[in-house]
Amino acid sequence: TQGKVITCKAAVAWNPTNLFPLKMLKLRHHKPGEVRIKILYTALCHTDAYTWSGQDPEGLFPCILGHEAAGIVESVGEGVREVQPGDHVIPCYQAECRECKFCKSGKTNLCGKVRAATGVGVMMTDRQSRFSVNGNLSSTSWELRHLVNTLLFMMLVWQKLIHKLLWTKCAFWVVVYPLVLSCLEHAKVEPGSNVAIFGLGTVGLAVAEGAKTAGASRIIGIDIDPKKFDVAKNFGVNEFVNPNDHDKPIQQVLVDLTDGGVDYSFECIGKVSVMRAALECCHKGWGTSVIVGVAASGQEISTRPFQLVTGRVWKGTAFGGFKSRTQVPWLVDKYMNKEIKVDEYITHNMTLLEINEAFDLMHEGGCLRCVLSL
Ligand code: NAD
Ligand code: AHE
Repeated sequence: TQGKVITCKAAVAWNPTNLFPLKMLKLRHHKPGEVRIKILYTALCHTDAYTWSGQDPEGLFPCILGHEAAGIVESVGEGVREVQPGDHVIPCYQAECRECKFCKSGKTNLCGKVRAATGVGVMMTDRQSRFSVNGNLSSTSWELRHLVNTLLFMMLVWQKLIHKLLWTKCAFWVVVYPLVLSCLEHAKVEPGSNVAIFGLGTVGLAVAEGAKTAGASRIIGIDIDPKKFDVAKNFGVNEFVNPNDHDKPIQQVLVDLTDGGVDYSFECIGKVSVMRAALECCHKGWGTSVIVGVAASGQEISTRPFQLVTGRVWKGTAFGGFKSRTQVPWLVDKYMNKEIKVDEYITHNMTLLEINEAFDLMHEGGCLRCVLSL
């Protein structure tokens, strides 16, 4: 089928209220440097929900959501050398071209090559979509947008977004959030540190797992949902604070609990008020706070500049600070050697047909990761 338009099925978010599980689409042939993947499994993430909600300034409709998946290469465009049909791959939303200023800097995992296309939901190679919702082959009908250049509820990606797996089992370990575990590499948590984690969803739990691996002694989980505390114990959280149990601001509660503040804090929710609290619960002189949560459109963070003048550091991370092509294979090895948890984050398995129910589950809070089979 290389070079041909094919018909495929995908879940299409038509607008913030309608998501059609199995819409028939036409998929245009790939351009040079692109790869077509048959997606087998995709996990749902709050970022998908955020974009579907219409709140994401970069979310355009109609679109194909999804950005955590595993699949098999079906065909490749001209010039693709790294993968071939039949390879089992994990596409990642953070590219690594190894050619741009960002990639060469050695200072960041962000890649400058695809971001502009990512922000408007088209392919990097020609700034166009490859999907048509109505099957009309005229050029103007190729209009479905992609989320973060991956669109994993069906698939076509640029080759530098792909990681060839070193193993043959196409399991749904997906791009679940051991990635965020690497925040710890980013924040450089030292043994014996105090760490506060705001939000004990999948992302917060991955950070907890990383904090434990780094040898942190106190790992304080903060969540307004007490149901999260039991499961968090399995990921290394050893103290729990529910802000609703206190009259004082949560930052003050934590400062009091830790003799002046924590060494590291992570905001894993996406709320700007919590981001402020996460910074302000850090110890004077050295405390570092890392923003991981994605805040809603138009939101801004604030604090007294004095918080920074007196030595606290405020930073953020995308994709856990990981260089995708270089470091994801290392993560896969760690998983295969049973050194990191992945299966434990998957609480539900459903099919693409049940995608609306899966989103409901996620919003109810009883689900860490739901993996959809396609
Ligand atoms: P989640 O909704 O499963 O978890 C959030 C947790 O925060 C829940 O347990 C909830 O009860 C708790 N919470 C909500 N409000 C709170 C408050 N005021 N105080 C304390 N706890 C509160 O979400 P998730 O899947 O773990 O994702 C978390 C965030 O990380 C999302 O914003 C997501 O978009 C973002 N994210 C960022 C990256 C990145 O690379 N930066 C990657 C993946 C996800
Ligand atoms: N489009 C959003 C920003 C979304 C965002 O921050 N995304 C995270 C990944 S979340 C994955 O679940 C990210 O890594 N961003 C870095 C990047 O380059 O996009 C908005 O608010 O505009």
